[in-house]
Amino acid sequence: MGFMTIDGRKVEFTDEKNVLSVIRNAGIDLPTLCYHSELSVFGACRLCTVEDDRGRTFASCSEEPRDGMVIYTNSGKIKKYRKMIVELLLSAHCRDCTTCVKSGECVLQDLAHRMNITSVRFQNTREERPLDTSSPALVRDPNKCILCGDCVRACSELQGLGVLGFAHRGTDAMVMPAFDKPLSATDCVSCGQCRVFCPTGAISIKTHMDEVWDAIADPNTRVVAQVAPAVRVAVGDAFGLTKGHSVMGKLVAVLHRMGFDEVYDTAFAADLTIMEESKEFLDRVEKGEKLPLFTSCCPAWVKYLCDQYPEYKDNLSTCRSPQGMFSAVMKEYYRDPEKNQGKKTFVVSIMPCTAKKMEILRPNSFTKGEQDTDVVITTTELIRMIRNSGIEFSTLATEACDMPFGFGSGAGVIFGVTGGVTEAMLRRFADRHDKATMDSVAEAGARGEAGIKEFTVTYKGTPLNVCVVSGLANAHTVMENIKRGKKQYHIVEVMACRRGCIMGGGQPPRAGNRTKTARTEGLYQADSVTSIRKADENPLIVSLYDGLLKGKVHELLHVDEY
Ligand code: HC0
Ligand code: SF4
Repeated sequence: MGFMTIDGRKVEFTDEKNVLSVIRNAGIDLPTLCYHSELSVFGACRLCTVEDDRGRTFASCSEEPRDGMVIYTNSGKIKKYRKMIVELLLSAHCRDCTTCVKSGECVLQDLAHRMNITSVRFQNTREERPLDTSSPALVRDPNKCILCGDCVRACSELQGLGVLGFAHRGTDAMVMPAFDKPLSATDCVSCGQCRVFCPTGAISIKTHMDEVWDAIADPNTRVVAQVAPAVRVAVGDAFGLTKGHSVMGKLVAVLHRMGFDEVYDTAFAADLTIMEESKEFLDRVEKGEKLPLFTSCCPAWVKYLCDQYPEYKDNLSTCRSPQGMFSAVMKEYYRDPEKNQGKKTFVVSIMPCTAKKMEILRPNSFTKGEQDTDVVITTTELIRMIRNSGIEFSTLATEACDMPFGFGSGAGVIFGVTGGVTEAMLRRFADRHDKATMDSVAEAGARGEAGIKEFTVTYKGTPLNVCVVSGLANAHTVMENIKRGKKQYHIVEVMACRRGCIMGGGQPPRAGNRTKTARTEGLYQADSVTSIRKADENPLIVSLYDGLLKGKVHELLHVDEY
């Protein structure tokens, strides 16, 4: 513990890594473009520069706190300096703010506004560069890149992929994939973490909002929505509601008002996944083959494994993701002419994830030659569509999902957080459903924010080694351990994004620790208020197996190959 003086006020500090954190903890929102507590310190943007009592200026992100320091965050010199940095960045930046996809959420735009920059003195000398629209999930606009390197570090440090890097020098410096290849020709898995960290519109979500509005406007189309678990805890705060609280009931209401004919919960299909995956898992354990079983619901992870460790493809569960199962079942339901009444069915999947946009295009996401999910929109796009509709979200009365697939158990809801798939499966294996049993399953080891969690559970006398991973850099560590024989697991759950889907690449970005914790707690809370917390006790699932799924389980719920 120590003390420093910030702008004339004595401030205590404890274990903060840098002066910037002490300043922020003291209630001063010092701007940065390249500092993120989850990433390494880069010190490139210099916006966090402060002055000490001897007039020395330094970047506070890369300075350790020392007892007795005296610093100024807003001296005349610092203010001038900070404004100049933003002006220089703006001078080399495309300034089509009104039509930029990032408008309203852009950190650079916000800084220009905060610093009262109303004109830019310098000419843009950078040559205009073409956009990269090759990815199914993301758009890269080099004209909006400010070289902060956030995307470069996110891709290499969190995901261990290193798809993006710096090229050229001086005023020609650029961020791009190696040899300026299009993203689609790289190892990119469409996870969107680069977009989450990008402060400007240089990497953005490839949007599909117009396709949804067009379908809604077509009277011959039945538009059906499925809402993923993690979406419900990331929308409310955009409309002034409590951070992390589930707003599923309001989402159903707003989607109905926007013109969706039917609204469902992807948690329903997550229950189906649990039924199928647990069966597949026990079968493999019994036969002692294709172990460990790798979960297959995260498309970024599936692509990572297929690209980087193709020799382990057979270990992937053959289960489609809940998104895939839901859409296949929905389309099959409306193939019956009596039910479809001559209308086309258009399935819109609302996801926290950019990689889901890639998943729906995979050949194994088609049934009977038809694409199962027509469009994926992310949480970020959904928020824009709600704003576009003008409907006052915060005051809406809650509504329930439609039938016949309108209920997901609590087990399905917790899929959205790392460890959730595993916990849902352990609930399935439990032969009781009382609170004490559910609590003991919750304590087995699947919960918690660690990127790699390992534990052993016993099922009918057999010890099962479980590993729960989030973040592809962590997945790399686990895969290397498996490959070298250092670890033997029976099942490995992997989500490509740290902490799971709640931190997916399509969620509203700039989520600090408080938001991450609130989203996690929000999903556990939503689970704890459901009376059915085991997938196998969801009555809709039970009747589905006796009805529509008869003879079609493999065709609708599994893939033949990856
Ligand atoms: Fe997820 Fe899912 S939990 S991947 O993060 O399994 O995107 O929320 O919808 O499909 O259910 C995302 C979230 C899903 C799927 C589910 C799984
Ligand atoms: Fe890297 Fe993910 Fe961005 Fe692709 S989407 S460049 S894998 S961070």
